[in-house]
Amino acid sequence: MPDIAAVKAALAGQRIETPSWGYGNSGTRFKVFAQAGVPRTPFEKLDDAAQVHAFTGVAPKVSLHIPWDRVEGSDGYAALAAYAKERGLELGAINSNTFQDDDYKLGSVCHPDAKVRRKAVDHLLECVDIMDATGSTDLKLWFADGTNYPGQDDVVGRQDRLAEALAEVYARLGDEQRLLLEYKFFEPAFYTTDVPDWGTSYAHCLKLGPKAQVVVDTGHHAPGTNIEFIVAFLLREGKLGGFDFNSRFYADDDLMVGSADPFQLFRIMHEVAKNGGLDATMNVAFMLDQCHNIEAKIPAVIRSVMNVQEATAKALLVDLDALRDAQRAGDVLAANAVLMDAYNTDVRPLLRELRQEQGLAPDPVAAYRDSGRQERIAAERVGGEQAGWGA
Ligand code: PSV
Ligand code: MN
Ligand code: MN
Repeated sequence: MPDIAAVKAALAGQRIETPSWGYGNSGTRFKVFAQAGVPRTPFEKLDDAAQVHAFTGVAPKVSLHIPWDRVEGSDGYAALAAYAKERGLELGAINSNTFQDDDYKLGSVCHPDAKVRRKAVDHLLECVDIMDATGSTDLKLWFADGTNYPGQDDVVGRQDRLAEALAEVYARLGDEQRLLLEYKFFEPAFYTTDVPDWGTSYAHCLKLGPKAQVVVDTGHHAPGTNIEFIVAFLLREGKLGGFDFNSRFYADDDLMVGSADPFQLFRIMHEVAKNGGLDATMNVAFMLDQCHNIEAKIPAVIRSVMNVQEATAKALLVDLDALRDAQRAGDVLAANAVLMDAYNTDVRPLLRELRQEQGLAPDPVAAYRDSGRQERIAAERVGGEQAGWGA
């Protein structure tokens, strides 16, 4: 049986990165429901992220999105990093944005026009400059590139352009920096997508070299896809750079992770835990990529962090010795039962106990609610405009 002290130590050491855009307004294609008290600046987003970390103890990193988190001045990003540090935070992945500009109607790095490609690559290079200033080590790339109609553009030509752009960005990375390439099976393009699946991302990353790895956004697969297989495969190859955690029912729903299918999240975390993905040396980034549009932002991020913790705790409780014995013996039912026993364990008491040992409140959502902060920011943060999905 797993040693509970070791399980607790692994949980205490887990780091979950929260997205700056998860704190701002967002909506659907139909409507953005603005909320009172959402941050007006990147600095205020960090204030909110600091709350999530204060109540959970495991969320010290924050992903930024450029240009949504653009700050002015030559030392603006260094100042943002310093602001984060003062609040016990660190700046995490820098997410590029080559999808919210008229020039990108037919794509960005895969666009048929070299001038548009140049603009897109320059933006990616600017993101690396920002990483230099913030100390971030991860450049996270998601491309909205693709086509809507058969014949619209040359599929192979677009792959060549993608490879060329990635190679230029890769060459610009510092020794401690890496490039994380996200895939997504469709949307906004509907006929072809230039990085539609893990295989395409993996193939590009393999060619680029060791500083290029794949990001698995849990919302970016066709229904029924076995995501934990992808995770296990990439870990085995040393190519799993990280996760964008969220939940989906139908498309790229960006809901709180673990809400639609907690069993899937457990299966993913089982592969992660079993294959060394929780070891710091593997450098797997556990990021959230969520947009909360009908629920309050900060408690929703806290809930997601807790959901990842619960899935991780269950994964750590899998009796690997018993599992291997059953697998070796070809005992299908016993092997499955080992996993189900872990999944069906209520790990909430364990996590509550761990938080109390760390001087935290046992229920972070309730503690945040009782802090009265939500009412305070709703009263204080008036005016201003925020950039992002909700802009
Ligand atoms: C769009 O699908 C998306 O959700 C991608 O997953 C990115 O990671 C995120 O937006 C931010 O650009
Ligand atoms: Mn994502
Ligand atoms: Mn997405």
